[in-house]
Amino acid sequence: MDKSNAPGKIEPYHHPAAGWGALKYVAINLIKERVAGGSYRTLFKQNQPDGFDCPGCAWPDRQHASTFEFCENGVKAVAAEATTKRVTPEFFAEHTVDELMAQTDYELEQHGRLTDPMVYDPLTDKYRPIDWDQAFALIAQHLNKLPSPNQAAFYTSGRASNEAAFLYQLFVRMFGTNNFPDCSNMCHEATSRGLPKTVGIGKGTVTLDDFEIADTIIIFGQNPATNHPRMLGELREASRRGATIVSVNPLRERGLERFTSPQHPLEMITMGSTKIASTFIQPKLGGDFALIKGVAKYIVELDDEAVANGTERVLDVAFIREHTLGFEAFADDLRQESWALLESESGVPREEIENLGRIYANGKRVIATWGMGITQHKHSVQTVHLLSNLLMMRGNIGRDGAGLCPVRGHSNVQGNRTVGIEEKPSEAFLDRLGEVFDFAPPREHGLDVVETVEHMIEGHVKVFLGLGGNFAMATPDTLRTFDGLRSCDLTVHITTKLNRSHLVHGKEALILPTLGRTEIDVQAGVAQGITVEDSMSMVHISYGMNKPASKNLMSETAILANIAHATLGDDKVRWLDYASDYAKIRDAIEQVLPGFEQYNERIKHPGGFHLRVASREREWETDTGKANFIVHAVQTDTPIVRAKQRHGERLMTLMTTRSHDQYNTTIYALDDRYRGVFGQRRVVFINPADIAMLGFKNGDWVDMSTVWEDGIERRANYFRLVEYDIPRGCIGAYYPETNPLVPLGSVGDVCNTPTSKSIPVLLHRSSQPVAMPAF
Ligand SMILES: Nc1nc2c(c(=O)[nH]1)N[C@H]1C(S)=C(S)[C@@H](COP(=O)(O)OP(=O)(O)OC[C@H]3O[C@@H](n4cnc5c(=O)[nH]c(N)nc54)[C@H](O)[C@@H]3O)O[C@H]1N2
Ligand SMILES: Nc1nc2c(c(=O)[nH]1)N[C@H]1C(S)=C(S)[C@@H](COP(=O)(O)OP(=O)(O)OC[C@H]3O[C@@H](n4cnc5c(=O)[nH]c(N)nc54)[C@H](O)[C@@H]3O)O[C@H]1N2
Ligand SMILES: [Mo]
Repeated sequence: MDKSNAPGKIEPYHHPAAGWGALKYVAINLIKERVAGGSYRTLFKQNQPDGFDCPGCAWPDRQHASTFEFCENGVKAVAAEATTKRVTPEFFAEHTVDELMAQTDYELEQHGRLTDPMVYDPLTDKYRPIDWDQAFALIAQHLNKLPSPNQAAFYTSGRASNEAAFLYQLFVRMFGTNNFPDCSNMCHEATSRGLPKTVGIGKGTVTLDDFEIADTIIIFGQNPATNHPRMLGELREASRRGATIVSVNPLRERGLERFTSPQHPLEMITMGSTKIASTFIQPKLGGDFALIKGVAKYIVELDDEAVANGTERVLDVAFIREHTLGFEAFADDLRQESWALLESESGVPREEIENLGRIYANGKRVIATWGMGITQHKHSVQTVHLLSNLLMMRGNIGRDGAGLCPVRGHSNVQGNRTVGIEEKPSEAFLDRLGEVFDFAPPREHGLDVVETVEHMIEGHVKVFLGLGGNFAMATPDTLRTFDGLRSCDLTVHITTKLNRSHLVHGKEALILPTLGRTEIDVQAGVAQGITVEDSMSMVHISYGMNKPASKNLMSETAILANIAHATLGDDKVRWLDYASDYAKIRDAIEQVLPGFEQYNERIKHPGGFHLRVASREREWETDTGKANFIVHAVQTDTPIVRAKQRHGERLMTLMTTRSHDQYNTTIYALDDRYRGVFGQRRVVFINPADIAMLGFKNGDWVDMSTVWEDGIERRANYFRLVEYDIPRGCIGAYYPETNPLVPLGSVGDVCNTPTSKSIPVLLHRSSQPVAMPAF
C-alpha cells in the first residue's frame, strides 16, 4: 500500500539533531529493509580504513577516529543497498511498465535490488530477461549505426568509482564524443566553473585538519544535519572549542541548532547536546549575492576607517598585494554600492549584514562552506566569485584553519570530474589522453544535462546511457525530459535499484543491474578495491564486504569494459584486461593525470592521499597567475523580478529541497522530522503572512504553476500549505515532485545549472485529492 496518500502530520521537532531520534530511525530502517543480521557488521565498517567508503555523501572520513563514524543517513544509504528485497525477472513478468508508472518513487524504491539484465518488450509492455552478451551486442549495434557519435549521450551519477569513470570516459572519447552530462551539472557546477576564475581550481581549499583550528565557520545554503550528518561532528568540536558558527539560510534549519553526538555516550545518556550555530541569518531565496556584497562593503568601510584613524588594517593588505589582481576596482564598486539595494535584494536588514561583517572581521581563521542554496540560482557563479573574493579580502585562503569548503553531494562526484567526466575537457587533458592511448580525442565540447534533454527533444540525441542515477526524475521540466527520453532509439541504465528512468524509456531499452559499493567485487578470482575522492580531495580505496545481491550482477567497471569491447573491439585498448584488474586502470590514470603519481602505492596508506589543490598553497592556476577579484552588479532584471512585475506580491519564489528521508530521487520514507513533517511529502513551507495574503488557511491544499515566458504550462498539483519560519515571498517544497515546475530554460549563467532554488510560481486553491499523483 502506498502510504503517501495517508494524511500525515505536522509537529514541530524539539529534540537536538541526531541523538536518540537518529538511533530509533536507524532501527526502523533496518527492519523495513529486512537487512540480514550478518550485514549489520558492514554498517560499522563504513568509512573505516579496511572497509568501504559510505555511498551516502562526499563528506570526508576521520581515519583516526577511535569510534566508528555513526551517521543515520549513511546507515540508510547502506541499508538501502543491503536490503534483502529483490526485483527479479518474475517481478517484471507480473507488471507492465504502464502499471509500474502508476507507483510513486517511494514505492518503486521499496521493491529492492535488481537481479538480472532486462530488455524492454514492446509487445507485452514488460521487461524480460536478456543475456549479458546480447545486451552488450545491442548497445554496440545502436552506437555503431549512429551517423555521428554526438548523437549519443553518456550520463554519470556521482557514485561511480574513479576506475569505472575513467574507463567510461576513455571508451566514450574513443567512440568519438564529449557528451558527458552528469549530476554535477545540476549540483556544484557553479562552484566548478566559478572558482577557477578567482582562485584557479574548482575545488575546496580546506581539509578536516582546518576544521580543527578554524575560529569562524559560516555555512551558506546547506543542511548538514540531513545531507552531510558527519559534518555535525566537526561543527560540534568547533563549537565546544568556542568557534563561532553562523548559518545563512532562509530556513532556520533545526538540525543546525543543537546536536547530540552518537559518538559520545555521555552526551547520549545524559540527554545532553551541543549548540551548533549561534547566529542565523535568513536571506530571501537567492539573496546571498547581495548579502555577501554587503558584508564585503562593510569590510571595505571598516578598512577605510582604519586607514583614516591610523589603526590596524582590516584587509590583509600583504595578501592582496602579493597574491591578487583587481582589488581596487572591486573595492570602488563596493564603496559605490547602495545599502538600500543590498538590503532589499538580500532581504536582510543592514544591522544584520554588518553583524555578519563583524563576525567575519573578528575571525582570524574563517571557513566558508556552501551547498545547493548557493549553487542552484541564476547568478550562482557570480555568488561563488564573490564568496571567494570575500575570503581573499582577509587572506582566508591558503591559511591553516581557513578556506573555501564547497560541500559536494554524491560520494564520488568530485573524483568523477577529476578523472575525466567533463563535457568541457581541457586541451591539456585531451592531449595527454590521446598521447597515452594513441588516438585523437574529440575536441568539440559536449552536451551537459540541460542540453542533452534539449537535444533529445529536437531529435539529435538518439542513444542514452546512464551510469547510475535517475535522469528522468533528477532533471528539470519532468514532462519534457520524459518526451526526450521516449524519443530515443535506445536507453540503457546501469543501476542497482528500480527507478522511474527505467520506465520512461526509448524505443528499445535495457536495465543492467550492477554491484553496489558495499558488495564484494571479485574479478579473475581476486577481490577488487575501487577508489574515490571526497569533498576535500582525499583519494582513498574502498572494499565491498557484503555478498552481492544476485549471482547475475556485474560490476560497473566490467559492464563498461564489455560495452567498450563490443562497440570498439580490442585494437587500441584491451578493455577486458582492465576490467580483470582495477590496479591496471589506476596505472592508466596515473599516466594521464597529474597528482596520481604512485597511485597504487599511495592508496595503501590508511586514509589514502591528498590530491594537490594549488590554491591551498597560494599558487594560482588562473589566466592571470594571480587570484582575481571580479566585479559583479546585483542582478535586478531576472525572471523572478519580471514575473513579480506581472503578478505582484502573489508571485512566490519556490526552492526545491531534500527531506530527511530521501537520497535525491530515492525516497527512503515519508518523514522530514527536523522540519516537523511526518508521513507525507506533498507539502509547501510558507510564511503565515503569505498564507493570509493569498486568502488561504494553514493546511489548505494548493496546486502550483510556473510563471515562465515560453508559453508552456507547468504544474504540480496537490500540496498542503505548512506555515513556516521562511521569508515572505519565498516557499519551499521537496524535489523530485516539484521538478515538473522547473523550466528547462531556467538555468544559471555560465554553469547552465537548473535554478532549482528559485522558480517563479503561483499558488492555486485545490481540493483535497482523492488519489495522489505518482510523481
Ligand atoms: N541524506 C541525504 N544526503 C545527501 C543527499 C540526499 O538527498 N539525502 N543528497 C546529496 C547531494 S547530491 C547533495 S548535492 C547534497 C545536498 O545538500 P544541501 O546542499 O544541503 O542541499 P538541499 O537539501 O537541497 O538544501 C539546501 C539548503 O539550502 C537552503 N537554501 C535554499 N535556497 C537558498 C538560498 O537562496 N540561500 C541560502 N543561503 N540557502 C538556501 C535550504 O533551506 C536548505 O537548507 O547532499 C548530499 N547528501
Ligand atoms: N528540483 C531539484 N532537482 C534536483 C536537485 C534539487 O535540489 N532540486 N538536486 C540535483 C542534484 S544536487 C543532484 S546530484 C541530482 C541527482 O541526480 P542523480 O544522481 O541522477 O539521482 P539519484 O537520485 O542520486 O540516483 C539514484 C539512483 O541511482 C542508482 N544507484 C544507486 N547506487 C548506485 C550504484 O552504486 N551504482 C549504480 N550504477 N547506480 C546506483 C539507483 O538506481 C537509484 O535509483 O539531482 C538534481 N536535481
Ligand atoms: Mo548533488
